[in-house]
Amino acid sequence: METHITKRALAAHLAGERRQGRTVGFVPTMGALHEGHVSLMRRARAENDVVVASIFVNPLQFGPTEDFTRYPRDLEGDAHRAAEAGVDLLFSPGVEEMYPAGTIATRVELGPIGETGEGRWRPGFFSGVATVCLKLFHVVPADRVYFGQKDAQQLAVIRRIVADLDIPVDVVGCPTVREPDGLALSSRNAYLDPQARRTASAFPRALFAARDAVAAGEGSAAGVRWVVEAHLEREPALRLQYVDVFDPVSFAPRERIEGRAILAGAAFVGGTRLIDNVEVASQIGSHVPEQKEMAAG
Ligand code: PAJ
Repeated sequence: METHITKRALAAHLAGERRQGRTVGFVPTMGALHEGHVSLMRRARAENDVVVASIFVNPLQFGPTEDFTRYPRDLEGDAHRAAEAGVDLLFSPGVEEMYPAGTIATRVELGPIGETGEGRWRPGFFSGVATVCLKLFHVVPADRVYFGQKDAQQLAVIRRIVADLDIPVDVVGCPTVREPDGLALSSRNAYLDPQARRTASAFPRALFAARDAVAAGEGSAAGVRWVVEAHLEREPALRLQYVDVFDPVSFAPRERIEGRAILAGAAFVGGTRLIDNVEVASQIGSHVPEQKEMAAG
């Protein structure tokens, strides 16, 4: 595996690969790599000649009171993990390399897709994500880019900017990798002490209970929210911030569940914010297969 820290060196290397007609798969990350990231890299490895991963903690997507400075960073461990997962080229630029002027005057502006769900609680977050991803897609011209369903709204936003801005890349959505007790793997899980870690698993359990309720006939978002809240009453150490039902493509909130929808939310355990989602499917509406889940291995 080769590591590049400049856009120019990476672009030069990739241009050579593409001249030889080799296909490129790209996995953007913020590092502190875990099995969720690794599953994306393995998938990219299986489907492309060349695999590129990036590690960049993007200041543009953090709010002023969020954890940009303390976000876990472990470049050495990450390089090891990425190489093992079959990554050929690792791009780990510094902030000055990605934002040489210190600030940025051009940003991707999103419509409602960036303002519902997570966007309501983290203003500017999806614009920051979309802007850095657009930059990265230019630096790494790829045939396929890989994103996790763990961040279902982010995946929907990426699909939308690729369609709206004619970015010539296929977006591949990959299943959420979970711990055996259901907790979705996340770099931020490193913030949880052992007791908080145990509490955290109540969140996915509540989402799974709601998913079961939908399969059993619950058809309203209010009913689903009630199931989640009732489940979490037993866990006073976990504070639910929101949970809602969303259209899987537009991420518009839905009051009725017909066919496929995403049940997504956020919860705090102490100061740590967890986000998670599951696909729910009612018998009413289309027969699209359920979103698959994967166990960490
Ligand atoms: P990060 O949180 O590092 O996640 C990088 C990719 O890994 C995302 O596509 C995310 O959905 C996926 N991922 C994270 N946890 C996962 C899990 N448990 N199972 C499957 N996939 C998982 O998402 C970002 O970084 C940033 O916003 C980024 C897109 C890199 C832009 O800065």
